[in-house]
Amino acid sequence: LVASLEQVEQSYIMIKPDGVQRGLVGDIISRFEKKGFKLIGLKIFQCPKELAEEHYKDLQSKPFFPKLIEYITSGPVVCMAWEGVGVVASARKLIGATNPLQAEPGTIRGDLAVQTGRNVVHGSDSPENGKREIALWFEEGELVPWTPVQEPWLR
Ligand code: RTP
Repeated sequence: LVASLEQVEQSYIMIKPDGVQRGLVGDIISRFEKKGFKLIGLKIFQCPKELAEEHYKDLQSKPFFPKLIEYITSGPVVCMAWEGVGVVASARKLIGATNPLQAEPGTIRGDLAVQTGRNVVHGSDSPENGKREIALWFEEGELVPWTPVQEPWLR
């Protein structure tokens, strides 16, 4: 009942090229699934340069921006839209700190990565950005906002 009063949000989660190349896709998806979030969008996708630049436009002035764009477009990514109560902040916790050496064990980056520039996964930093990024990476028809049939723990 308490949870039903809380806001259902959406987060854009993306497995970066290193996560795909290293065979971590199943492990990463599994963590969000087991936590209790609902997968409403999923695809493997070769990101064009323009889309990477749009996604990371707030970081345009950073010295690492060109390398970041090169990294994100270096191979296919796995694009995901996840839905649930508090999914944005919770996903950031599951993902761990930006620098994997500072990420706690048990988090995706804490368990699976060592370099900031190779930190395997992206997660939206606010519900507003979750919506914006899902609209940026998915066509409308690619999202499936399904309703659980018998499982009362997923909403
Ligand atoms: P993300 O957007 O990928 O979820 O990462 P984040 O919020 O944890 O980190 P943010 O500061 O938004 O940076 C975006 C991504 O840029 C790369 N980065 N490289 N000093 C560096 O070389 C550096 N700093 C950031 C990382 O891939 C980071 O995830």
